[in-house]
Amino acid sequence: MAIDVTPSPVRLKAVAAPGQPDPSPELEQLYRGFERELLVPLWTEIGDLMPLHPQSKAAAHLWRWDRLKELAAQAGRIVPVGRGGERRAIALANPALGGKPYATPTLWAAIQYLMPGENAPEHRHTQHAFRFVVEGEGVWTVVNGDAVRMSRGDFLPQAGWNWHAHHNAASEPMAWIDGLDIPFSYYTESQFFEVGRDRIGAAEMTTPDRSRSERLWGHPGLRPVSRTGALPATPLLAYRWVDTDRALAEQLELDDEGETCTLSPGHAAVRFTNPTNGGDVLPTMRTEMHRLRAGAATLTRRETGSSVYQVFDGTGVVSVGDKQWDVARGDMFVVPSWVPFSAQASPTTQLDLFRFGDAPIFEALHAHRVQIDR
Ligand code: GTQ
Ligand code: FE2
Repeated sequence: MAIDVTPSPVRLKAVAAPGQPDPSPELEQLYRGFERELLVPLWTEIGDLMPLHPQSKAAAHLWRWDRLKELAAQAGRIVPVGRGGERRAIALANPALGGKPYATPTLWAAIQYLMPGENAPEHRHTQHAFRFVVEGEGVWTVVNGDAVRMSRGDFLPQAGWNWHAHHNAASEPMAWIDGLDIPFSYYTESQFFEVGRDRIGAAEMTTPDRSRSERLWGHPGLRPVSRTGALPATPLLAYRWVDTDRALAEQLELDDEGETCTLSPGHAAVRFTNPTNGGDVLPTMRTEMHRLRAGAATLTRRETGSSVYQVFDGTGVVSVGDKQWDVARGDMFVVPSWVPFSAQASPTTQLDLFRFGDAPIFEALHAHRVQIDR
């Protein structure tokens, strides 16, 4: 008689615990039967499957910018960039997500690095993406043939399925961070990918100060009348630091003048939005810049879904759950779902924090909750 020796991936253990059936030979026999037939009862799993509130598998974790930059520079010397690998991008791997290149269960966060004169080849994918520049300049990202300058403080969203390549037109290497919804797309098995031209055309290797997208869409409160309708993602390919900085500075000035416009005293924040519908720039990612006046603190907040922060400027202390870190320019950290977050600027410098999160996914599903402790 042939014996089926394929081990069952189901493993059930009878344990004496509240809400569990008393261990007995009969129960063991039942559980072996479940295992053979690939069945799992709710009563052994309910605490993990249906917790009282989100219990993130991800850990709160911090990556130091000097370490990221040093290793990216080392990769710049050793690892070529080209077809196949596509990008010299190095992802933050959350220590509690099994070594996967996921910063959080839904978000990819990476440092990308290009040497002088280098080109990252053209491709497109359904994953939504953005770039954020914490320091440096000299790279142009070419989106559907539109060359977009990348400089310190700039936020560059790039919705899925747009062709894109990057080229470093300067004499120095440049690093920046990428945010993508790669893990979300992976779980939902909804990815498509296409390679483009190996070299973008000479006409696109230009280095204009303003991209075509900014000339068409980059005027506050104004849209071209020829472009009607709401688009699911922003057509504006660069949100410049001068504008973000002024918006935050003036929000704090108004706060000083007694207008209630900040999230808490000394905590200004702006969200990057899609000029065609006022919503988030990308269907899966929410992106914001926060500024804390010297000595000011945020309220403590928890939210369904996860976020990644990068310190843009200044110094301060951030708390994520029971973790607390002193932070400085470029440092990146993760706030898992429903874990309380707060930040405080150091007494002498203001603190600027760039934040991206997956809130639009939860909002679309009516599953978004925020709790603020006052
Ligand atoms: O720059 O096109 O970090 O496709 C990951 C995937 C960057 C990019 C990443 C990508 C890119
Ligand atoms: Fe890409």
